[in-house]
Amino acid sequence: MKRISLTQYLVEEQRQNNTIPAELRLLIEVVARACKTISHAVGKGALGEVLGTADTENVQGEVQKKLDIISNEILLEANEWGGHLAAMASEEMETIHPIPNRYPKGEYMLTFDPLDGSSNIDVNVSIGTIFSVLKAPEGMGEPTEEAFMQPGTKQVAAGYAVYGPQTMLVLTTGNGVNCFTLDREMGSWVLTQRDMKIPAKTKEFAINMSNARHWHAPVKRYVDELLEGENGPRGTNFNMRWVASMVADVHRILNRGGIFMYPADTRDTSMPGKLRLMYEANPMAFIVEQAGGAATDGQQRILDIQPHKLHQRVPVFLGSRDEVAVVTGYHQG
Ligand code: AHM
Ligand code: MG
Repeated sequence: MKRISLTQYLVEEQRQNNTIPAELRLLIEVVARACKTISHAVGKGALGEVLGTADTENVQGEVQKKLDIISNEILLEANEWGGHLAAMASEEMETIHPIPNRYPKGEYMLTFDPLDGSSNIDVNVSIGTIFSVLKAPEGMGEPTEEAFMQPGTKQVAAGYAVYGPQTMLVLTTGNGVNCFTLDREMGSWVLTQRDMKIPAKTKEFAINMSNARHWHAPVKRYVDELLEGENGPRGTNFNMRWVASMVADVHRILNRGGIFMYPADTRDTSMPGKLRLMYEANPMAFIVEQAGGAATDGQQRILDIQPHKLHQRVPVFLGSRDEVAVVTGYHQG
């Protein structure tokens, strides 16, 4: 098999399709390198003393794990000095992180969830990193949170790394979705899946069922119908999977279809769902749409939502097109 590295893929993509300017290529390579470092730390586990909690809370009031903080530091440090960014924002930081004045500034802005699936860290289940790239508004001086308030349609690149039995990087720059596997001996990312496509139909769903009693009527109706199987209105048996790491659930869906849901519920109306728009829902929605799937908040396309807060939460329904259409239809009807 002829091996195509991430670098070669990006260079050729730039030559053929002109979708990846040199600065963006550098940005993606730096993020990929940081993910390699995170993968290494994850892989060491207890031997690297990276497991367990850090006795701190992030801005969303969640207890931080040591690896949340380590991964955030790795991404910040890797991306500060290259000259390709104006600012960064992360799940683990209250406000934005402008590039320090001692470094040149670039025209891109990066948001990330440094370590997604935190509840799985200490039990050796797949976790990941999610990232999204925006362009700084024309003529922006000092970066502000306001500059990040762009709908997901404005993303120029998005991706995730999944740290599982294999470490993989899934990437889109708006021209399909490709997957790279980390060759641990060589330390390089190798293209292993081109142009990933999500089947439009599926018999598999992913949702945290323990929240069922809090769901709103449309979600309850949709899941009840799936559970009724071949004797119910859907006339077919559905299977369920829930890893509790969005990266792992989305990765499965990219490979064999499925629908992923993290709905809003009746518990706290000030908190519409659990997942965050800027660095979880938007990049995943971009990837899923580029793979032929769909992503909505129940009412509208996630990528069309105008953000108003950096850490804004959003209900998420994404994956196989036909199923996302059914549950979205139940909300709209
Ligand atoms: P995190 O970014 O703090 O890890 O939280 C996000 C994660 C998602 O990866 C996953 O889909 C969800 O939270 C799991 O939630 P639950 O614990 O309700 O199953
Ligand atoms: Mg997360």
